[in-house]
Amino acid sequence: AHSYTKYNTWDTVQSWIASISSSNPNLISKQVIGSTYEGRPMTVLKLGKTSSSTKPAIFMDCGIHAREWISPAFCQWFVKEALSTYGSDSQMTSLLNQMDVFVLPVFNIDGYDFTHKSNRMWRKTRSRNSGSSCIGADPNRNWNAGWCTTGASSNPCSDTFCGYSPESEIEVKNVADFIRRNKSVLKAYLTIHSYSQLLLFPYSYTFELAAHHSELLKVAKEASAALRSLYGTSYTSGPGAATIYPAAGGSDDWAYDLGVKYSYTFELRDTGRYGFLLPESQIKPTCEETMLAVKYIAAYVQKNL
Ligand code: 0X9
Ligand code: ZN
Ligand code: ZN
Repeated sequence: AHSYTKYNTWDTVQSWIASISSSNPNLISKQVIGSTYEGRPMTVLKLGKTSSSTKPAIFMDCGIHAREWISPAFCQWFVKEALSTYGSDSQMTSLLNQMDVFVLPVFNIDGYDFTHKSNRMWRKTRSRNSGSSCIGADPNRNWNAGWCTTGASSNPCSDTFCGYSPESEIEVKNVADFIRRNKSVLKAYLTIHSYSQLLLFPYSYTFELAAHHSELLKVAKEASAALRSLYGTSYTSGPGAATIYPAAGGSDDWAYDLGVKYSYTFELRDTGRYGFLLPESQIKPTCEETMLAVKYIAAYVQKNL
């Protein structure tokens, strides 16, 4: 059965997507944006008060990397909190009245399913590579942003294999197409990973600073302060290349260069004690503190529309 404080399997997340969207038709709708390599439907949830006019929006994805289980847990938590606090929390109410939030609960579904059934530490997609018996590409090295120039591998057996071309991974293509289609309304792109407790922004494919570097840094620091205020969890903020490592082909850099200014990568708990194997007892505190940072960024974006 589904639980917000457990790591749900894909089958459980899939039934949760169906039931949560049908039980709250005024605030949530769903749309399939394509299928994964193995044929699973990729469903984006749209949260927001129905409106006759087009609303500005935020896009958030979870689970680009299969083994980072806290990430899909956060997207599920976010949807629950949005629905349950709309009408009582003034910020959430105002946000969903004025904007839509698109949530992709699990990006790399095939990989996520594989981590539950076969290999807990799997990272990549599950696509077959021609001429190699190694499987999958890194869906955060496969975007058309300095593609495969640094911090990525052209070896299909590597965990950071960039793929044979940008958007060769169908999951990346589906999401990139969705973002391109909705480009005019998208004001922020948030992508949730683990672990290291970082709030990163462009660039990672170069050490050059983004045109909006100071504003992106200021917002990241304030969002991290909001996060820390709950349990004292400390986050480091900065551009990806200098803060974690140079790595090209990431979704954050791609969205930013497309014109989505507020583009952030979260690296959730912890700093390595448990790493990807973060205990289920930490799902609730991790999600509650992360909500504060995401809501801070959303409020900032909303205020600066
Ligand atoms: O390497 C990554 O893709 C991310 N770290 S993780 O441990 N979750 O794999 C960091 C992504 C930072 N952004 C870019 N490299 N574009
Ligand atoms: Zn990751
Ligand atoms: Zn809560």
